[in-house]
Amino acid sequence: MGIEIVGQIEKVSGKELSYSDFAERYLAKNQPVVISDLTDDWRAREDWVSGNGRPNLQFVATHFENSRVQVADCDTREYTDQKRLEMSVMEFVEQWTQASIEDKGKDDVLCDNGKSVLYLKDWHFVKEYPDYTAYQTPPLFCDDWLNMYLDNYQMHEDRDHFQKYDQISCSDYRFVYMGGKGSWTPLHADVFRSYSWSANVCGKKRWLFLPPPQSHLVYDRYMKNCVYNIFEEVNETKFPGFKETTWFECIQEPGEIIFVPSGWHHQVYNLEDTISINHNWLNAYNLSWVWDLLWKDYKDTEESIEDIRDISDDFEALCQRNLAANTGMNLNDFFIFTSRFALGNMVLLQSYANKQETLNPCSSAMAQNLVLNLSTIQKIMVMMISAGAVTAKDVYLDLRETLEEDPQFLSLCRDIGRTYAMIHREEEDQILFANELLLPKISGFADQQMQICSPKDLVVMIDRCNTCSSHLLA
Ligand SMILES: O=C(O)CCC(=O)C(=O)O
Ligand SMILES: [Fe+2]
Repeated sequence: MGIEIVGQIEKVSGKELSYSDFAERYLAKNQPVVISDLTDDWRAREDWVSGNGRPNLQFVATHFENSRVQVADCDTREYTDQKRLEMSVMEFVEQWTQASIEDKGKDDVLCDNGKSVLYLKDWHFVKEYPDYTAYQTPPLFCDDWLNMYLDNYQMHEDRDHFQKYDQISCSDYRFVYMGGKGSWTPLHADVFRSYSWSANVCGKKRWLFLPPPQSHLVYDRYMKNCVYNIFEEVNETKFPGFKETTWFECIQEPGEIIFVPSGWHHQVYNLEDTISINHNWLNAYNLSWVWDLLWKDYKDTEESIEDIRDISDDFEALCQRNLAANTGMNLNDFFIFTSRFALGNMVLLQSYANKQETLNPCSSAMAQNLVLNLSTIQKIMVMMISAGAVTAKDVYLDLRETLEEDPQFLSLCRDIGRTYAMIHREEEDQILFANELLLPKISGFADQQMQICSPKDLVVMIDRCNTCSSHLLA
């Protein structure tokens, strides 16, 4: 018996969708949507696509031949994912071209010679070719705390332990995917329960979506193992809930972008030879999803090594290390990330408020966005406090050092300011500072101690910042 499909994903034109509509209808409601008309002017759609609409493999091979990439063997499962191989782009293109020749006219997934279907995944293309502008991220997807942060900082402070992990997968969350007809991605929900958007440069994809209230139905009774392929015979004893699941479907055409909300499990097929670009991102609308996942994974990690608690020198540190290795960040990483991001928002808000004082003191869309960010972070900090996560023991953020001596922080502030000015179409010079000093901007509300040592410190600081700027944001 096959799966039950109960609906199709809505499609809208990007020309008729304002940022506030998108935020209200899809980000805030966590609903998927397919958006057309946003990729027409992308260089990738010109350079990477032949006249007949198929991938221009010649171009890809000649321009990016030596890049080392991760390639999934779609026919071989390894643990919870497909087996990965590493090769150069040139090798990948050669194998793909060869498979297409041998496969001509056939419909099945395996080629004549029994070779597997290969799928190039998670290529950090933007990081590798920063000067080749393959595309512009549409403003709808630019409120992206994750990539803004990773453009300036590493996720893990503890570089020694995570160096290998960082290099492979943590540099950013902007990817290129390329695969022949029949290549596919097994059922999963995205990293950190972030949002993703995925644009077809060429080719077509079929997406199957499961709404989050049904997520538990694709896990075993221990909530550990997830169904791998929804079109294979699923073991009813192991996954008794699976037969209750109901799915949404979508055929994504060339040039269209799909928005994948937080926590929606999905399985994806390339119906033709396809190149796609996708980003994972998070912001005020889905930060609580990230926190919920991190906390759940932390508790699971703790439980899984409970038996060595008594013989371990620093059990807490071990939990955090395992959490970072398995989930991609740990509680400390998350706290430092949200603290720096909040501090950046406070600096910008004050800077903006000062400049607006003589002009129009009423709130703008950009100022409202900064305020929303801060109140969301504050709520998450309150949850961290009640969970007892990240206890006060070290200095997590020294404000003087960050504001006066950290060029990365200044750069993060600029990126945040530039991004919101662009999304809300406001003047950049209202918020950007050429040589302005950052420290005086927080003097009205920073604690004397000038340090953030716990989530509570951040809650208090955001409160004071709100008081300082409330008269300007009435
Ligand atoms: O295109 C694919 O094969 C998978 C993409 C995906 O899972 C995503 O964008 O979240
Ligand atoms: Fe995904």
